[in-house]
Amino acid sequence: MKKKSSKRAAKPAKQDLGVASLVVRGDDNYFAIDPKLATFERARFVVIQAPFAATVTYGGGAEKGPRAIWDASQQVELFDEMFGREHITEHGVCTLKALNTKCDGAEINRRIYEVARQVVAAGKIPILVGGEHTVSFGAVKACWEKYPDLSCLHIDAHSDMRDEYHGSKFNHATAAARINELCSIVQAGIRSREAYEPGHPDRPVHVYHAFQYRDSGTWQDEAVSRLSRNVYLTVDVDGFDPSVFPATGTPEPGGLSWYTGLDLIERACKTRNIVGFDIVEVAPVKESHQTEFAAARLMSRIIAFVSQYCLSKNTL
Ligand SMILES: [Mn+2]
Repeated sequence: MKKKSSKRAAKPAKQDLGVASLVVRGDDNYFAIDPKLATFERARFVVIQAPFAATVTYGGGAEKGPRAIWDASQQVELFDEMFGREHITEHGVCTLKALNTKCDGAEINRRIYEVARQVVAAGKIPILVGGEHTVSFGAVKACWEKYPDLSCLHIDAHSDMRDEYHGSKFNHATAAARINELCSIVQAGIRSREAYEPGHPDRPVHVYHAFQYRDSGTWQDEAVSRLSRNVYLTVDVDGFDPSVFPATGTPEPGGLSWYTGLDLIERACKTRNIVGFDIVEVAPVKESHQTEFAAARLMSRIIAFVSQYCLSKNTL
């Protein structure tokens, strides 16, 4: 009894945002890997979980995304059939505890920035898992501070270029507008936007609409050519067709196929340096595990591409 109460008293009122206190111990980590391969010191990839879903305006449930993707990741085969290697165990993936998301959009981005900054400073690749798209800015900012030439590859059905939405600057519909305050953006999969979205005059936003560019082709090389050397990749799963990721807040028909999306990401990894990435807007439903499993698989695929092409560039 006494022991229990003293333990409770020692617990800090606010979540400690130091990475050392956030690391998940034991093997209850993403991809269920050996804890020795998942320490912060060893791992090249670090998962930051932000189950934030305060500003969703249509289908809800994005706050359940990180836990569902975590669960699904336990079933992902670690052997990578494309490269014949196990990148996940070769390079290590460290899982951080979910961030406390009882706050507004500005504050959750401050918290994500604080954690991502430590990850990037240690020469590691942050993998941010949402939550709604609002959360990307904090991770982009941390990467942009270390890599001032940063640009953003943005896969999404929605351009997210509103300066403000429902009275808020940090909202799922303003995600790209905030990122554009820091860097230029290349968007793919877009099929829902406003007529006039100029972007910043010095930091262009290049849009590859889904209706024109839905299959793999030369447009992907052109899109990648518009990216700077160091790139942050943000994937709103609704950028893919809903047949791939059905459980998301606003599933727009006609998005990128699984292989077209992966092809774009692989081409970006081949000639650019991906320094961080996120997967957002998974909103799990009870009837099916399809979406969260696809998200876990997407995470393992991107880890493989980054490991194969970017870590070997030895630029971190
Ligand atoms: Mn979207």
